Amino acid sequence: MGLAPLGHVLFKNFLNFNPKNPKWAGRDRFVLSNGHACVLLYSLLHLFGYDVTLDDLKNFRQLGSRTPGHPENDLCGVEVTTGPLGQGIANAVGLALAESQLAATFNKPGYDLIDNYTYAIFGDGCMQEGVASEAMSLAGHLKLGKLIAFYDDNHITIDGDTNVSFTEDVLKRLEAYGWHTIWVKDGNTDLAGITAAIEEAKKVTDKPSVIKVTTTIGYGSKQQGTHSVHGAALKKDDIVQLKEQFGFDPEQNFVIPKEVTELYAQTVKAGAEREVEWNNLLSKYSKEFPELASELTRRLKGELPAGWEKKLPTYSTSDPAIASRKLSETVLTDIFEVLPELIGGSADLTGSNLTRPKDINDYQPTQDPASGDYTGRYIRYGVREHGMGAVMNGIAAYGAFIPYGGTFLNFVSYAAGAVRLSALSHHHVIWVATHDSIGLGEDGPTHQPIETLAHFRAIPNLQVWRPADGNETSAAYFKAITNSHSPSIICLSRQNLPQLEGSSVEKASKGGYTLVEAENPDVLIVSTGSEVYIAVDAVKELAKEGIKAGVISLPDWHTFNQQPQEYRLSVFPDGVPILSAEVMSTSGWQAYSHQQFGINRFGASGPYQDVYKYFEFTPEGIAKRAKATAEYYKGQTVKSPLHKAF
Ligand SMILES: Cc1ncc(C[n+]2csc(CCOP(=O)(O)OP(=O)(O)O)c2C)c(N)n1
Ligand SMILES: *[C@@H]1O[C@H](CO)[C@@H](O)[C@H](O)[C@H]1NC(C)=O
Ligand SMILES: *[C@@H]1O[C@H](CO)[C@@H](O)[C@H](O)[C@H]1NC(C)=O
Ligand SMILES: *[C@@H]1O[C@H](CO)[C@@H](O)[C@H](O)[C@H]1NC(C)=O
Ligand SMILES: CC(=O)N[C@H]1CO[C@H](CO)[C@@H](O)[C@@H]1O
Ligand SMILES: [Mg+2]
Repeated sequence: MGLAPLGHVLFKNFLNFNPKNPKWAGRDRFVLSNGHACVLLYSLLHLFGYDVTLDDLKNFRQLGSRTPGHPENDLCGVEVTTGPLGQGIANAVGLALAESQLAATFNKPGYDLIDNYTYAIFGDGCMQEGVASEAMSLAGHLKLGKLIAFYDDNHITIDGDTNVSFTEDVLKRLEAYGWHTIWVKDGNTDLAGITAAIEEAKKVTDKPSVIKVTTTIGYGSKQQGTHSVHGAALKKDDIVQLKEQFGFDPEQNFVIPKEVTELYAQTVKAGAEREVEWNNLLSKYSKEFPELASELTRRLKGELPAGWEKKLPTYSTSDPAIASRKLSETVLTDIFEVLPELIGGSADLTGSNLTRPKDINDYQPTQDPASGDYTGRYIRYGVREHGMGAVMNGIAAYGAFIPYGGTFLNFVSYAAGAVRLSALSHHHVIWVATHDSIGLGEDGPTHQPIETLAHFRAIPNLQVWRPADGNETSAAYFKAITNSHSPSIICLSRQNLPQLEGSSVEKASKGGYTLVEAENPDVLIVSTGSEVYIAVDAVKELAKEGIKAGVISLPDWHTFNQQPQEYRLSVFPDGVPILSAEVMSTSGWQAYSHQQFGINRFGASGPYQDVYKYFEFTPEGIAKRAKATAEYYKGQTVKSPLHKAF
C-alpha cells in the first residue's frame, strides 16, 4: 500500500509496455526486488491489461494459482523471479547491462531500436543484502544510465524499526558507488514529486539513478508505519475504515471503478501503438541493414545459428593431456565468433580461469578502445561472485544473450542464492567453474570443493558437468548451450587430463555412458572428471589380479537422469556391484553405486600429486576398493542401484 502511488505513476506515465505482447523486445523492464510486495505487482498487471485475472488475484498464494507468494517469471509481465532479497536489484543491473550492450551492437544513426529503461523497486532488506551492494557497485562503475531504481524508504523491516540494525545513509552510499541520487520526501501523496524525480533521472544518462521514496508501510491502515502490516492480513474493521478513507464502498470486494479502468486503458492503448511504431522502425532497419536485422531477430527469438556445434573441438588419444580449464578456453575461443550471443566474464580470475577468448574486447563504459566499450563481450565482474550470478540471471532474462562467468568451483558456493534462482527461473546461464577439486593443490582446503557438488547436484533443473577430457568438455558446452531451460555449472580441472579412448561428444551428451566395456565384469567403477582416467588405470591394476572391471563416466547426473530407463540400465546393469570414485563428498552417490569412495573431510594443501596420493586417489587406491567391493558382493544377487519402487 505504501508503494501504490509510485506503482501508479510509474506504470501509468513512464513504463513502455504492451500487455497484449508482454515479451515485446522494445519494452521497458520492471523488477520488484522486494518480491514480498507482489500484491502490488499482480494488481498493476491486472489493472494494466495483462493476462492476470481478478480470479488470479482472489487466489493469491493458493495452491495451483498463478499468483504465488513471490513473483515468478513464468507469469506474463514478471521479468524475473524475486523474493530472496537483494537478487532483484542485481538482476536489474544485468537487464540494464544487456540493454546497453545490445544497443551498442545493433543501433545505427536514426535507428535507436534498442533504447529502453530498466526500472526497479527495492526496500531496506535488499539494501542490507551483500549481493545488492556487489551489483550496484558494478552498475556505478559501468555507468548504466538507463537503470532507474527506487528505494522504498519506509524505515521498517520485519524486526521493526530499521534503527535496530540499519542506520547508514543509503543515498550517500550509492552516491559513492557512482549513482545519481534523488529524494522524494513524501512518497505517500506527492505524485508530482515522483513524476519530476523520474524525469530528472531519465536526463542523467551517464550514471544509474536511485530515487529514495520515503513512504509509510501500510499507508492508510490503522497499523500504518509499523511492522505489523508487513505480512499479516488487515483486520476487518481496519479494511472498512481504509476503504472509506479512499472513497470506496466497504461492502464491496474486488471492485474496480470504471474511471480506473478507463484511465489505465489509455496507457494500454499508447503501449500498443508504440509497439506498432517500433515494429515499423524494425522493418525500415531491416531494409537498410538486412544482415544485422536478421541477426537481431534470431537472437531475440533465442535461436542458435545453424551448424554452430561443428565448431566444437574433438580430440584423439594421441592428443596430449590437457587441463579441462584449458580445454574449456579452447571451446570458448572456437565458438565465440559463431555465437555472438555469448557474453563472458569472470570474477577477477580471468588468468586462472581462462575464460577470456583471444581477441575479444572488454565491456566497459569508456570509449577508449584499449579498455573496451559497451560493444565489448567480456565483463570484468570484479571479486563479486554472487553479484556476477545475479547479474548473469538478469542478462539471461533480457533475452538475446547467453552469459557465462568464471570463478573457482568453490566460490560458486558464494553465489548459491543466484544459482538457485537461475535453476528455478530457467535462466540460460553458464558457470565456468575451474579448480574443481583437491587437484588444485597448494591453495589447500579453503579452496578445495568437497560438499559443493552434492549441494549443486541437489538443485532441481541444474546441469552440473564434470568432464573427463576434451570430448567430454565439448559435450558439456554442447548441452549447456542447447539446453536453454537449464543453467549449468561446468566443473573444470587445473591439472592435465589425458584424452580417454572411447569418449565422444555424442555419448557424453547423454550425461553418462560406458567408457570401458568389460565382459561379465566383477565390478564397475563410476567416476567423473579428473578421476575417470585414474579409474581406467585402476582397471589395468585389477586385471593383473584377474578381476574384470569396467568404467562408467557420469559427467552430468541431471542430463543422465533424463535418459530413458532402458538406456540408464544398460549403463548401470543388474548383476554387477558398482563403486563410485570421486574426490568429493560421497553424498548422493548411493543412487548410482553400491559402495562409495570419496572424501568426507576437508582437503589438504600440497602439490596435487601428493594430495591425490594422500587420499589414495591413485590407480592402486581405487583398485583396492574396487576389489573389496567385488569380494563383498560375490555370490550375492546384485540389483542395479537404479531400480526403485517408484
Ligand atoms: C534473502 C532473504 N532473507 C530474508 C527474507 C525474509 N524477509 C522477507 S521481507 C523481509 C523484510 C524486508 O524488509 P523491507 O525490504 O524493508 O520490506 P518492507 O517490510 O519495508 O516491505 C525479510 C527479512 C527474504 N525474503 N530474503
Ligand atoms: C523505449 O521504447 C519506446 C517504445 O518503442 C520508445 O518510444 C522510447 O523512445 C524508447 N526509448 C526510451 C529511451 O524511452
Ligand atoms: C527507534 O525507533 C523506535 C520507533 O520509531 C523509537 O521508539 C526508538 O526510540 C528509536 N530508537 C533509537 C535508538 O533511535
Ligand atoms: C572424440 O570424439 C571424436 C568424434 O566423435 C572421435 O572421433 C574421437 O575418437 C574421440 N576421441 C577420443 C579420445 O575418444
Ligand atoms: C592458480 C593459477 O592458475 N594462477 C594463474 C592465473 O593466471 C595468471 C596469469 O595468467 C597465471 O600467471 C597464474 O599462474
Ligand atoms: Mg522497509
